[in-house]
Amino acid sequence: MANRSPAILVNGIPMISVFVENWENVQRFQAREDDLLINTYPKSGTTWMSEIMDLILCGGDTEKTKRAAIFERVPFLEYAVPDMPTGTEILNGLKSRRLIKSHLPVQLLPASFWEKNCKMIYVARNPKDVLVSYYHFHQMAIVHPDPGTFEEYLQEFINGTVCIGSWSHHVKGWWKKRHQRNILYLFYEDLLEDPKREIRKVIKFMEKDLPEDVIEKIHQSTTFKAMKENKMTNYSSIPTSVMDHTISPFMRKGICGDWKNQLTVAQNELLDEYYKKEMSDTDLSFRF
Ligand code: A3P
Ligand code: EST
Repeated sequence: MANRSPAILVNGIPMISVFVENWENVQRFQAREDDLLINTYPKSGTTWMSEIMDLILCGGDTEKTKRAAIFERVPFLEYAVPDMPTGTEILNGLKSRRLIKSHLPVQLLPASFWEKNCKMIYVARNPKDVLVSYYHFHQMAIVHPDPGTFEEYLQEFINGTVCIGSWSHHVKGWWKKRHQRNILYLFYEDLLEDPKREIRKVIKFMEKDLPEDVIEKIHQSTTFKAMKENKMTNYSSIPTSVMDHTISPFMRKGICGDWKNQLTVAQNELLDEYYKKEMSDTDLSFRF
């Protein structure tokens, strides 16, 4: 597998280079009416929301959600690495109801998701914690370009040249769509603050009705600690040569404000400036 290759632009958006091979099939992908999409900018709580949604579909039955790893239960639409079935191939072979993960910015989502009016959940996270989490993820998962030093990576993040492009364009692009009935826009920080409140929102959005003890069970099974220890959610089954958890575990810290341990005063000021500039034309705001 091609490792550490620079990102390749697709319609102006930098993508993991090996993923680009399958781009035509991604664009032509046929969504189904009852598909559920989980979309995020990377490192914003994708895996967490995926596990919550699968547990909701399984009525809180953790035996059922242990049937396979999270990346098999919730296939990654744009995923494509040599000699492995692609995300679109896996999804085409899956019977309904499908849960689908994607990081695509709103303008690149395959048209069929809009045509079929699929339900979509978007999770957003503050850019400082995303940046720190994404940097560690680049170091441990060699499918990504070499991130360089943290200082270099921070510049690329601000320039919007990291994989999936600009954080602010991504969160603002999806925010503009949030009034559509089929879109639920959530925040990582809200999930941390009151997981059960947010889980209830997801249940309602999915038009399910689950008793209190099941909601409690879903909550207990999706705490950071539970998901870090769960082989089906912690990505530990991926070969070390592809994802090296000794460099940085996939389930790394799971908190809000870890950026305070990473950013220098000067770097923090750069990000404050970036945030102020990028968010001056929106009513969307984040908690840090
Ligand atoms: P950190 O690197 O800050 O710890 P994604 O799934 O979108 O790639 O996001 C990964 C981030 O979400 C990581 O952040 C990871 O630790 C965190 N995360 C995953 N599951 C979580 C959970 N149950 N509770 C809180 N954070 C979680
Ligand atoms: C890429 C980006 C992202 O935000 C999340 C993930 C999770 C699954 C990862 C994938 C990725 C990159 C490619 C892999 C994959 C698991 C195996 C595969 O090789 C590392």
